[in-house]
Formats: sequence, C-alpha cells, structure tokens
Amino acid sequence: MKLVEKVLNNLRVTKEEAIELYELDLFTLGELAFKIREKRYQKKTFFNTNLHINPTNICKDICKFCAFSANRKNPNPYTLTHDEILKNIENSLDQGIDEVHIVSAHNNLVGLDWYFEIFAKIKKNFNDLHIKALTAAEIDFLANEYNHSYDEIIDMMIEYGVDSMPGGGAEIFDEKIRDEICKGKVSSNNWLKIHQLWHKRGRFSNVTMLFGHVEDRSHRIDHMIRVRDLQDITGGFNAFIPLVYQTDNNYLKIKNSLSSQEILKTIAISRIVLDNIAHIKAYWVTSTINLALVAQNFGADDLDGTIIKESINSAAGAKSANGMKLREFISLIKDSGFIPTQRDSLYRELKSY
Ligand code: V47
Repeated sequence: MKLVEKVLNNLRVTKEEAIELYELDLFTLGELAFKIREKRYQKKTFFNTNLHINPTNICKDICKFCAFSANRKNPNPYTLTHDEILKNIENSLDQGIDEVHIVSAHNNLVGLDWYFEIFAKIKKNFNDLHIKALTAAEIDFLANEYNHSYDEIIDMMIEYGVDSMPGGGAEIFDEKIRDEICKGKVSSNNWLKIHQLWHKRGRFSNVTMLFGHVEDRSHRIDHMIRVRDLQDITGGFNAFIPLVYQTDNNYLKIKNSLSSQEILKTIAISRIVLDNIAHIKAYWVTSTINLALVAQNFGADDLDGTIIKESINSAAGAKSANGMKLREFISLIKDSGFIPTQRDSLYRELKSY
C-alpha cells in the first residue's frame, strides 16, 4: 500500500515510513495531518490561560542550547523567594489564569524544601489553580542531589500538590545528539521512566522535542517513536510539543535556522506518527505566533496559552517575554478561521469564543 493511502486509512506508520513522509510536498503532508486533526476536533483550537514562573536560573548543569541558566553568557543569577512567587500569582489573577506552570533550573543552593513547599503554599492560597510543575530533568536532579528514588520524589510532588508534569527536558532522545547538546542531564531512558512512574499514579504529563539544532530528521522520528512506544503502555501524555530551537545567547553554534517548511512538516509528521497522543501543541513562543497559527492547518490543535511572562525561550531570542493578551490571542485564532476553545490543564473544554 502506498504511504499516503496508509495514512489516509489511519494505519500506523513505521519509523522508516515516517522519515519518508518528509519527502512529500508540504501541502500533501499538511492535508494528511489536517484531516486527522479535523476528524478529532473539527476547527477547534485549544488554549488555556496560564502563568509561567521560572523561580530560579541558577543551574548546576550546562546545556549548550540554554540561554536561561546563569552563566558567562547570562551573568544575572536570580532566585525568587516564595513570597515573590505568591505575589506574581496574585498579580496575575485578574487575567483569569487557571494554571501555573513552574519550571526551575537545577539549583543546588536552595534545598529540597524550597522546591516543594511553594506548591503547598500555592494550594493554600489559590486552591483552584492547577499546578503544572517539575520536569523530569528537575526530578532527576532532585533525586540525585538529595539521595531519593524517583518514586520518593513523585510521592512528594503528590503530597505537596503538583497536579501534572510539564514536558520539558526531553530535548532529543538520541543518545549521541543528547550528549552533544546537554551532556550530564537526565538520560533519555530515565526521562521516559520518570514519566512512566508519574503516569502509573494515574497522573498526566506532556512531552516536548527540541529540534532545529544539530539533530537530523531521523533523530526527530526516533524521538517520536520512543514517545509513541511509551504512550502505548501508559496513555499518560496529553500533548506533544515540538519546540523550535532558538539560537541566541547560548553555546551551540548553529548558523542556519530551520525553514518554516521544515517546521510545519515536522509538526504535521508528529500528528501522523503520534496516533495515540490526543493533542499536538504548536508552542507559539518558539515557532512565532504567525507560524503557530499556520500550524493549525498542519495538524496542531493547541496553541498553549497566554503565559504572561516567559523567561527560558525569550533568553534565547524568542519574542515571548511578556506573553500575550487573551483578547488578542482569541482574535488571532478566529481570524485564522479556527474556533478558539478555552480548556483547562487536562483538556476539559471551558468556553468557546
Ligand atoms: O526543556 C531551552 C527548551 C524547554 C531553548 O509541558 C529551548 O505544556 C528552544 O518545556 N530554544 C522548557 N527551546 C519549555 C517547556 C514547555 C513549554 C511550553 C509548554 C510545556 C508543557 C513545556 O525549553 C526546555 C528546553 O527544551 N529550551 N532552551 C532554546 N534555546
């Protein structure tokens, strides 16, 4: 059977076939991915109103792609106090947020309690907020630093009020490329193992893929297939989030950024390959809002959220430092011919605009 027919018949593609999909022209590929998206969600595009908080940029790891952590290229170390974090949240309530997304660097100066007690304080002060926090990379760091098993760290997450896990730290799973861009960080197998343990508790998470640096197409497909294999076992991933590599202020010397075509093809292929993951998120922060809007026609059904303040990708050149106003977000989705559909963190629909 020809590959296009296979996709049209909703049959699972192999790794080799997925690589072959890149050879299709952009519009054929887009149409295939759009059909899948349309069948599931018609013209709905999901988003939420969230606040990103990055409480510290002091990091014991040195990932070459990272411009956020305090180092020679970004010599501005900071660590927020719990009161400052609570104040940030309080100041954002009038924007209607229902989720806080908290990701820190791997700071070995502040102690385990600093990482966890903030979750309990948030729950105490803002009981309705969903806490999406601690990447598998942070969990691996905390487990190693404080001599705990992954299960013990996960017990603490649940005890202190973490509701779901973000998909950060996945980068690219191919071990050779991973060594090149972030040696010493959580291994690919452990990243997947931590999410598996989290899913085993009946909890949900996301999974990212950082692309557009030193990897090639086959590494991206390998990444997707490893995700698909785990999802077959657990069913715990809500969304796949391809993150377009941002080039500024870091130690990876990448001369050529990816073309929009290659980004859209990768998003479309992820929609086709990841037949067992409900949502493909075009994260506007790294793709630009305009390309994220186009990605709706290439398989993406989710654009993340309003964010309010973004620190990790904007440090590397993304135009996202101040998030986006809800009204603007809604009208951009509408103008592009889709139905803005506000969701909660677990994808329950709240409101259509
Ligand atoms: O893990 C770091 C990435 C991630 C760069 O789960 C970079 O809903 C591009 O994981 N260029 C953090 N990317 C962001 C993240 C995320 C974002 C939105 C939603 C969710 C979710 C998760 O940012 C890191 C890393 O892979 N990153 N540096 C860079 N130069």
